[in-house]
Amino acid sequence: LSPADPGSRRPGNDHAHRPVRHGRARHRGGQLVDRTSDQGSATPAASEAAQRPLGEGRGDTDPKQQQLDPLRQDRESGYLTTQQGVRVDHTDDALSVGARGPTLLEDFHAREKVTHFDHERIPERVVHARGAGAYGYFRPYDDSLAEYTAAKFLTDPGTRTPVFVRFSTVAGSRGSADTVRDVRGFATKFYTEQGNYDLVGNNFPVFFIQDGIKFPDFVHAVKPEPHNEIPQAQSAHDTLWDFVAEQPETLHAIMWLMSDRALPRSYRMMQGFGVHTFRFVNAEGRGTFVKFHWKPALGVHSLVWDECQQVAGRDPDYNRRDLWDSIEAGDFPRWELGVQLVPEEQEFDFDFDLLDSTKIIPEEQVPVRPVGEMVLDRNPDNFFAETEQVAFHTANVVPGIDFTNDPLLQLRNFSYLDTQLIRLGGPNFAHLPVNRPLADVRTHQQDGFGRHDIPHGQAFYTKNTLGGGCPALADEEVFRHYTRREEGDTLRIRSDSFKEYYRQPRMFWRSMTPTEAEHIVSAFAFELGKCKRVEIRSHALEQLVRIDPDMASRVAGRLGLPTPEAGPVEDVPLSPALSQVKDPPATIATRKIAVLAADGVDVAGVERLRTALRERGAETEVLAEHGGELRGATEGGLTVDKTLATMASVLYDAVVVAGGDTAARTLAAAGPAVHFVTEAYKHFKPVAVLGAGAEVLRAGGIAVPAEPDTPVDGVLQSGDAVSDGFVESFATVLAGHRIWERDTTAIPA
Ligand code: HDE
Repeated sequence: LSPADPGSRRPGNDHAHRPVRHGRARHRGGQLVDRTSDQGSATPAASEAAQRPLGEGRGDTDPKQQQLDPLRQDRESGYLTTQQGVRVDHTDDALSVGARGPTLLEDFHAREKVTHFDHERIPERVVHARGAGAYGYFRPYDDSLAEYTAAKFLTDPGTRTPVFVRFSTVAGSRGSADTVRDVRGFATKFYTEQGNYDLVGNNFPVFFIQDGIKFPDFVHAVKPEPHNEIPQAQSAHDTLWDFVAEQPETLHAIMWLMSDRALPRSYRMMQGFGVHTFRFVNAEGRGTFVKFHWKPALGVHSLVWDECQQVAGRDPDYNRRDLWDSIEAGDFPRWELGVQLVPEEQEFDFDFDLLDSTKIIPEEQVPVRPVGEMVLDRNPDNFFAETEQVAFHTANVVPGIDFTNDPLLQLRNFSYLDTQLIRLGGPNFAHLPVNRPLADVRTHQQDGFGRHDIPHGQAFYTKNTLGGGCPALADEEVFRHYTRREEGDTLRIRSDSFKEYYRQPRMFWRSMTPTEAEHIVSAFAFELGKCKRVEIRSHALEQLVRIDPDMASRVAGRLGLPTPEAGPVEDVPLSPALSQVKDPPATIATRKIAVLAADGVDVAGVERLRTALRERGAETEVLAEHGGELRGATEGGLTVDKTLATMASVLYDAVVVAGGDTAARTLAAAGPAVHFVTEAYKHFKPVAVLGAGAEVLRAGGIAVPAEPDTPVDGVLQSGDAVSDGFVESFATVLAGHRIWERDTTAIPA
């Protein structure tokens, strides 16, 4: 690669060259410099990820990536030019009359540069403004769904369909923090051979309202209040709870919002749901109701609320960074797609309406049938071009998938197209690279801002003879709207079948483990406690008591308010599948463990533990008060990954204190290290100490377990050496994510 010959970097070559950022020569101060010695280059992890063999995450063999490759442009080579390709030799001073004179309009480079800058911003999404995206693929396990749907991408195990997924928070603006209490968007664009299919879902299976006409009301209530634009990305304020208290259809989704589901540890560790009841249509035109589920391979895990609030300051990009880093490291996130199928004849067999998006079909009633797997294996090259410009639309369906009369879905089918027109500036957003289908596109649409293709031909209408009647109307593999019979009066009313609001929230509450239930009570107490008007708290309690009097009285107790009178409360069946902690998978893959160390550290112990954890897929980072190298207790040294000042326990899943007498003494005497450990303890995280490291536990007032290698309340001490038994016990505790039964009240942190 010679920068003297930038033309050699043809578009399309760039992808192949991405890995070698380190060795790439580039200009600096008019001279060529070799980037091998340039500290500012890509991380080694990025390069490793980039050098993975084809087909294993590089995406080069993926048809969507092949479509994008020629459009990718390298900005880290070649010469600076104007938009017209004219080379520029000076971009630091505008053209002026004399050295101190006025700037000249004649300086087209300066004007172009500033004008383009002035127009960099586009409207952020009105909801789901903050997000993170990635590419990957989906593959069905077998053809067993062919009985229900004609959608090839769901039924042909030989077809690997490229996808782009965007995760998001809902209420906050683009620059808000990731770890707020909120629903997460989980939107998937499948670039199928039969056209793009978008499954625009959330990480909750229910929504806050039943009819799309209420969406502006709901969003206005939860967004920052209009008079002062406060608070940002928070639901804990008067307008939301005023709305909730008046609109009981919100309550089921509110229960999810108050639960740990609203605080995901990672986008990779949350479920996704299509929410609505959709319709599969098979080759014979027969319909079946379907609900979609995404289940993460790593299990469903959450943060605790106190942690979330701290992470929002320590690392506002926490969830974004986690997704990006794991993909760069080759730890590709995976989800299993599942479906709940309901034959049309059974539409009225439920005690709720299938068209009501505030209800779930309990998994105990209709099991989730596994269908296929999605893997995300490639980060975007450019956030704006891909993650920001991706345009999802619930009406982007392919043959085999159709809608139902869910009144929420019906208005979504209007809204998503409409919103892109303002957000992406006109009707040609489907030409943007990330939005382009892989399927052949031929329409008679013409003109509009920002057309990217060059339609060729004379006859842009149907029917024509001039164009030979083309594009022709197909009669195979076409989308035909499902034929159904509809009749009735025009009415502006809510169906009576939608009007029961409390049974499913009660089922949710009663299906929680005691810890999950306690978190819900605390969340209500926090949110309502933040409301300024006491009457709003009382109104909300009047709704909570109808869900469950015990829950309401616990919340009321925290608020110091009387529990409202409870009417009769009907019993409901439980749904154990709703608890997220009951069956965590036994993996510790990609969990992050902080190892606190200091000079005089027992290097061998740390190395042994790190190797054992790495073999199980977990990551460790050595933290110390100072950067650089730590002196070993006897010999050797240990490289510090991060300093304590730049990190915090809330950014890790567990903490280990290294052994070595001197190191342990230093750490035990240091406020930040003791705080780090007690804080992790307070957040119910696994804490392990190697040998003398137990000193730090004592300094923090945490009981040291009597027996080595035997965890007590998720605290574990090694013997003189790090044994297999120790590693095994630590991994088991870590797989459980948090130790909820731990009593943390006595520990200050
Ligand atoms: Fe959305 N929603 N929504 N929504 N939604 C948008 O579309 C809307 C709803 C969801 O990563 C907007 O392109 C209405 C339910 C996700 O780009 C907008 C109604 C569910 C995303 C819009 C709903 C969702 C959006 C804003 C009620 C879960 C982010 C920007 C009728 C199943 C997609 C945009 C992305 C985005 C409207 C209800 C999920 C304004 C009118 C229910 C994941 O069109």
